[in-house]
Amino acid sequence: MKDVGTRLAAAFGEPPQGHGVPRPEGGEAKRGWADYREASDRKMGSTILEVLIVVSILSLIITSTLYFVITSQRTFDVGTMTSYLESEASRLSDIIKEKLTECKVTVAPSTANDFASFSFQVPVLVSGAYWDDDGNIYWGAEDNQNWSYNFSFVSTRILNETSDLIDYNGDNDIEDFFDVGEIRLSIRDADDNDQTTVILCRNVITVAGVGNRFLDINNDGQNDPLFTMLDSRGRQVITNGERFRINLWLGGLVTSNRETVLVNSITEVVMLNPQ
Ligand SMILES: [Ca+2]
Ligand SMILES: [Ca+2]
Repeated sequence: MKDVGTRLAAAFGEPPQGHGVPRPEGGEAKRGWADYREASDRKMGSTILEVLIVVSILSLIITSTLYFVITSQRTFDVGTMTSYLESEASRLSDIIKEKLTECKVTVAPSTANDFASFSFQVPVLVSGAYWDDDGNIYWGAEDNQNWSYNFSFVSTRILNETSDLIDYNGDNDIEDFFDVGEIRLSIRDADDNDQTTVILCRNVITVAGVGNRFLDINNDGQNDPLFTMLDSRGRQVITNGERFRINLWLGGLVTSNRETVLVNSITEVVMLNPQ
């Protein structure tokens, strides 16, 4: 009687050679394990390399992103400061233009006051009229005859490039000194005493009286006096002036990168009453 295996073989045929789990023997088994280890090591090596490449790319992306964010912030801060200073310069110029158009300069800006101060009067009403019977204008301020206005720069601190290690005026040295302060408008009575004073603008920069280059703020060889009166040929004068020039320098320090922003605004006013 045939056993069960013989009967199955007879029914379905012999199983194919090599079918099922191979059973390598002797040297063949050792070679297969070595190949496996070698392939495994190669795979691990390439995996570490891939991780390093990914980390490097991520670091590059993060660094680039941070640089972009910081640069954008600095650009924004500088732009904000510049806009602020320009609007301040524009506002002050408008105030001075309005006051000076019809005025009589009584104390002209000159070397005596470092071109940083001047006084003037405007026509005022006296008994309902701006002039007397002979056509002489009543001059004064705030409807008070013989009063006057005074614009002046008042220093509040000194900027010292050498001690601050900052090139405030961007001329590639750290050897300059500047006055930083405010422009004030005072109303003075007939005895020249201040009745009221208001601060019109801060962050004004001059080198009047200090510094290693008298009045030349940006070191371009041209002096930068704050206030000047000019004659018809554009020369600085203290009498017979026809125009008034305000050469305003405003400065601000952007704290995020210690960058200085300087804004220069020049305004000229034609005076209706030649001085
Ligand atoms: Ca400098
Ligand atoms: Ca200059």
